[in-house]
Amino acid sequence: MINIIGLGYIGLPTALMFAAHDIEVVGTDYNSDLVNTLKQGIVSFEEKGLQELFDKATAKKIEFSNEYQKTDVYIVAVPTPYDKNTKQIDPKYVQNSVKTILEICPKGAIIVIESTVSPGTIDKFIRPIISKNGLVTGEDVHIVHAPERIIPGNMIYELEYNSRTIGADDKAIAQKIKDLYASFCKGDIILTDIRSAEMSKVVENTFRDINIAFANELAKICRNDNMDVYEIIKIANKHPRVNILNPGPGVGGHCISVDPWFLVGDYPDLAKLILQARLVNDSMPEFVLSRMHSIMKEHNIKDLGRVGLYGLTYKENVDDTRESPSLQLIENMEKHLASGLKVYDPWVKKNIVENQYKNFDEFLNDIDFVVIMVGHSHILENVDKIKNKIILDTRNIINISNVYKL
Ligand code: SAJ
Repeated sequence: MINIIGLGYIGLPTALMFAAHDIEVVGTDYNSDLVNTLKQGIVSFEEKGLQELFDKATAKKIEFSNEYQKTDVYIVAVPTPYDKNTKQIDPKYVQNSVKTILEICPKGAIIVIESTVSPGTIDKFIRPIISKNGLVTGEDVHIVHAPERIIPGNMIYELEYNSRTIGADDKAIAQKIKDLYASFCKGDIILTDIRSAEMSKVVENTFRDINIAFANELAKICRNDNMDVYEIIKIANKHPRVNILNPGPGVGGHCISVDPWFLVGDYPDLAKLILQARLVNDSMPEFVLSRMHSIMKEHNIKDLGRVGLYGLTYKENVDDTRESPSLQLIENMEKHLASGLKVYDPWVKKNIVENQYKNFDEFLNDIDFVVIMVGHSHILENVDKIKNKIILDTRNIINISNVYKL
């Protein structure tokens, strides 16, 4: 039996995947409401294929609980927030999980940490907890780092087919955990040491952040001189060794917009390019505001109440709004004391901002100018309904004439 700690975006699908592949699982979370919801057979967030996987898993051997279990293998998938001021990781949830595990685990248990951590976190914050408990790492308990790599929107597929990294002190332990993940993972499973596993995960997300920042900077340069950034990227990407990502209204989510800060926070004198990329991406909501401002001027729109923001999530076809560019944009507007903007997102059912509509047609009735912040399939299916509006398409997804771009 394995005990998965943390039943969020990563822990839940991972627990279900193991169970669906005949591994006995107990999923533990300190949030009783969440545990009760799962016990009732309701999945806690929307994700393609998650409900099917849930049904498959619950037909086999999975339980949900508030309690940590006494067992040989633990997988920790709890959040690792970062301190907004120091930009350094706050490892408290991982530390608390490890402390609780140590209270009950038998000798020789393996603790696998899946949560993303900055390089050196396990040495600095986890090993000391073990030694403080009078235990010896590698004898009484083993630590493994197996960072998750799945992308929201395609999690279930990627859980099965992405390659994975397993970092451990000891080859035999690494192999044991590799065999466990191989119960469902069809990708390559690479064995390495713990620091390399920590670093490679952060490096992957930083690579993507820098590439997106390059695209965003190009968008600004092209806007300045009236060039078509999308045409230019399309041509450049025909080169066999060039692959520029898409410019957009900013970078959100809890991964790419966070992980590079770990490197900046830990290596402020060295991580110069990484910092610059973060700043470029963080400046994009403000850039969208300046585009909105000039389009409103051109069309003599004075009332912000006739302007609508489409999309509140950090990217298309997910319900996750963490660090989303739209929320950053709204926050910037509030700082400038601007209000009245209308907002709609077909994926966000809860009211999280002012003037948020639940009905798309009512939203459209009240606006003349729509700013597309997220490329949900929903908007592509409804292009007919917006074609007579003024449109600013920050995602380059609407293929009709007279659409403004970044
Ligand atoms: N974005 C752009 N332009 C692009 C691609 C993305 O502006 O060309 C924006 C998105 O709209 C979004 C943000 O970047 O706001 C990040 O989205 P994403 O889809 O690139 O990535 P995440 O944050 O959903 O997931 C990433 C993935 N990492 C990489 O692709 C290297 C995923 O594999 C990781 O598991 C996840 O971070 C994580 O948990 O670390």
